[in-house]
Amino acid sequence: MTILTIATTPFAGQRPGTSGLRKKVTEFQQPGYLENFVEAIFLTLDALGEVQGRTLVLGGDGRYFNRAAIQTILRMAAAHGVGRVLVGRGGILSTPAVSCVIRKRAALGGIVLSASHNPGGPDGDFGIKYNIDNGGPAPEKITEAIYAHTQTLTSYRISDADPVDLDQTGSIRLEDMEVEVIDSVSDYAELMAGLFDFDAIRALFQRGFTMRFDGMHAVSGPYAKAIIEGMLGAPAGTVVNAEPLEDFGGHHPDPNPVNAAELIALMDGPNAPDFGAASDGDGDRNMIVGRKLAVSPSDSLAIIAANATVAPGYRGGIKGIARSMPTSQAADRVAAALGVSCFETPTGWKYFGNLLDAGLATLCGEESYGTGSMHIREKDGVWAVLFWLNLIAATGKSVNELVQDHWARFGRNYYSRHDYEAVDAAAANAMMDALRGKLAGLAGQTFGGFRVELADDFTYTDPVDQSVSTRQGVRIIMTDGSRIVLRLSGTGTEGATVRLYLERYEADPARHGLDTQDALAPLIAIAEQVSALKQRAGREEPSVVT
Ligand code: G16
Repeated sequence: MTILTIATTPFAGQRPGTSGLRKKVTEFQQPGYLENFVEAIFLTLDALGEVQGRTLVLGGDGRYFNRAAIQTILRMAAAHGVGRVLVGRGGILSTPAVSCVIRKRAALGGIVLSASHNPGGPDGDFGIKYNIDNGGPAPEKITEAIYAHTQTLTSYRISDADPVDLDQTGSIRLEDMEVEVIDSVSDYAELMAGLFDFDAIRALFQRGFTMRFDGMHAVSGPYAKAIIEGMLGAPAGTVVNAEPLEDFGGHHPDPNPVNAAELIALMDGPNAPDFGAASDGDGDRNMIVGRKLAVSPSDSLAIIAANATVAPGYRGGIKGIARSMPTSQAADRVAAALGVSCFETPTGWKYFGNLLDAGLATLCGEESYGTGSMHIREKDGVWAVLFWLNLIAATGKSVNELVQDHWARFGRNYYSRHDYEAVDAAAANAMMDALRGKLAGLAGQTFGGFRVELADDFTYTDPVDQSVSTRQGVRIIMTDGSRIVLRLSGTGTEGATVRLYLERYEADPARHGLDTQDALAPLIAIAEQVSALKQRAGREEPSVVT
């Protein structure tokens, strides 16, 4: 076996986005493309003096190119003096499982291969990101250092060793490095068993409680099967589409009412089980569904926070809640009632890391179907589903009852996100620039029944390290707390995706049964009036409404 130094030249556009580098598979398949990015990760870690002899975790969501990428990364890790790599069997590790294993095994960090909810297959997307020793996504200073290296490197180092057998657990040597193929599920399942009341959930299933978990042919399937069917005794067949496929069965593994239409149809129909749930490509997102009711992710965070103490892992109460700026303010009301802090961060789970590490927040959530807690440093789809099962088991209430009760107590934050996907990037940027130009004049203006209290481009100052992140989304906040937020997605791979977020608070229980889009119609009209989004994007309607 020989360590080779291969000459290379930089590729443009290797700056990590909201969650790592996400590109078309075909872009990753260019000779040297993946290798350059991985070399940049190792150069960044080398500069911190961190790599030699240390342990890394490696795994992905099983999408097309996962296995090939793992073999390349292993050979590069060996060439850079890594001591040991823990890799999930078959190359499979969900994003939350990577975070769990990094923390449990005190690893230096981990490399996650996933483009999350983006479609897979030879014509789909692929992605790679680096997580640090707390188990969470690398903060901006590290992702920017990685990017800087991608723009200057001239060679990469790689071993010419044969591919490693990823399908058997156990240890293998690759050059001087140990490759330990680990069971993909067991560390994670053990963590879950310590957080939730598995006995109560088991008893719930024994009483005939019915559920469907849709794995969307993505990475959560094996975790949900092992835990929900295996450990909690739900009947076989509760978890469907459980086998991870390289192309997710041709579907878009994004657990929202549009992409999980089959689950929604079941939950709306006469044969609906008591509880429905789905998770995404890499297992960090979740959708919670009751009969004829898809729970909004913002409400799910608020409900989990309001009821946190039902779960053994949170018996002592929560220290704080953190939500991304576009996420609804439902959680803020719970935080106020509990007398704990509520933090508002930019979009991107990485922004929660410091708050969790400092013990300032216990629960975190985002409108993009992400919920999680201090147990790891990623959002966690199966965790959220287990929390809801624990809540249902502890209260004996249905999903619908729990949601209605919550609105009755705290009021309802009507909430929706309109996505305009694959918009011409120049047109999208021009729209945002024009909007920013108008912000100063908006405060004090009245639109129908709404008066603008504040209009700005969100800036976040991290309360722990004082780092500042600017231009994190335009927000137009009304005097009654209603909000319009516009930003460009940092995870798309085609043109630009414009996201329009809408929120309106309703205290009166008699008005909690409105159709969400109807309730938000006045704000949708104001958003168009102010941004001319449809006209600038050249679209009649959003591509996706959730
Ligand atoms: C990623 C990030 C999330 C973010 C989401 C959407 O999720 O981890 O923090 O909310 O993207 O980001 P954007 O609005 O920029 O597209 P995932 O599940 O794709 O890793």
